[in-house]
Amino acid sequence: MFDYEGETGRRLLRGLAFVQKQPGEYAWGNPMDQLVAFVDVIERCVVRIIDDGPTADPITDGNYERPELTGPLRTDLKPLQIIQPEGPSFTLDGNVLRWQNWDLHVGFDSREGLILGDIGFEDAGRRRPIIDRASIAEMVVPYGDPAPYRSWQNYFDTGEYLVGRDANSLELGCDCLGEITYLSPVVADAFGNPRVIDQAICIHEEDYGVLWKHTDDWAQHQASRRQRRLVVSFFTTVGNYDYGFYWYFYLDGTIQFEAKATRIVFTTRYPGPDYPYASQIAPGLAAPYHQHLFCARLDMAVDGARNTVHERDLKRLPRSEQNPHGNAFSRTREVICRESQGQRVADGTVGRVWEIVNSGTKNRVGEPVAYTLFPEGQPTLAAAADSSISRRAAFATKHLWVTRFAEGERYPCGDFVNQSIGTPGLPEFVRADRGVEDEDIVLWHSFGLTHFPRTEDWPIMPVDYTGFTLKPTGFFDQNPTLDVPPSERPDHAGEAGESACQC
Ligand SMILES: [Cu+2]
Repeated sequence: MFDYEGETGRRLLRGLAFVQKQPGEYAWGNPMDQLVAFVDVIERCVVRIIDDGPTADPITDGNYERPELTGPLRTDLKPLQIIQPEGPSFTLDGNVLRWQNWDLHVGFDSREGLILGDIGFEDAGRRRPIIDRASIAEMVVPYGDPAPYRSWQNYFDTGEYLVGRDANSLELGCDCLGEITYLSPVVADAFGNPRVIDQAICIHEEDYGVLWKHTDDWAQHQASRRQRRLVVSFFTTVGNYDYGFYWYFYLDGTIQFEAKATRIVFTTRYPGPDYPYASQIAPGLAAPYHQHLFCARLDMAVDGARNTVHERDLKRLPRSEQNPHGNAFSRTREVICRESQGQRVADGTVGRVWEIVNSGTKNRVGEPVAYTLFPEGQPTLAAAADSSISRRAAFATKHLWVTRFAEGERYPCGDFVNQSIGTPGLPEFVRADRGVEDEDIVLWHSFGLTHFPRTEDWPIMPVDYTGFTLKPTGFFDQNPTLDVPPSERPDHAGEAGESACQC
């Protein structure tokens, strides 16, 4: 379809072959690999077949719940229960969720899945906006194996496959533990009809360890408070992939997004030792190297619509008259004024972060209020700069794009990702090079995983994590959690009448 002779203008699907020995079995342990059928979905016929000869017998059993693979199940995992006898601390009024000074609107559509809107925080009786709209607007999985059977493999799970439409119905006790509130969104099916996905959105709160703690030797006093977070999430399945999309809101004003990636990895036959594009994950079975690259669209509103992005780096300083011992270090600030300047890559060696600043509002030390985006800084798109996938997934070539808000600019790869050759989307949005200083701005943050699969990822991969964090930075005048009360210490002695301690 892209960069392949004779495919321009056609709508082609490629069928890969696996052996399923019996109905109900997982076929991923038995890829045929050398047999690919090209189907023209307009002509409704097979237009080409790659058949490089018969492959050997099935390789390995991937049926991970079979007793032959699991062995005897563990019997020493004691029950772990999460109980909130008075219910959760949040309220849900229609789609408006309120919890511990936070309020936000929970939305959902068939393309992006969760869409959070009007995120604000009540600070000393004043509601302060932070984000107008937050979503994960794209997700792509490009594969790094140049073999003719797979060189074309790159799946836009959001723009092409619609992660929201494929959301799972969640089960209490299995997918979610504790005091759970579910929402059942309505999405459009492939024919435009409404379809309810039962229990697709999971809302709950979690203990998150220590919030702050200090033991003061001079004051002879110790104090400790516990952190909690509000969790809004859903899970989706796209082919062999399963992803959790988790948004977290913390007591101290932190917002975090975390994608949980789990699945059966895409398998091939292992071509042999020293094959540089895949790992051998079981005898004779390989999983090509690949990436999972997400793009968050964050329509920011830190204390109002007009914001500016500042890039902050650690600055190392040579020894000098002012720095005679060489211990000094400082920080740089680069103000992003135009869209052409707003395409940035992370740099862990200098702790690069991006502050979203409202220069019109000052905190009590006279600095403009801000939220800071902390990137993970994992690899950007690995494919060659002049490849088809680099054009189509241009968002993933940078960790950050900053644009002026425009109503129609919703998706980093354009509105229509299927058949796109790569011109729409972010490269087109920034062409006018609009000013982004003290404007209504949108941050497009790319992040994700680069997978070199392990034997431990077979036959089903334990969850891997990727995401980003937004932290208040001079947004509050002081630690906003001083009013969090001490927790009650449970009385393990169990003596009746003994009062609970505080810690
Ligand atoms: Cu992966």
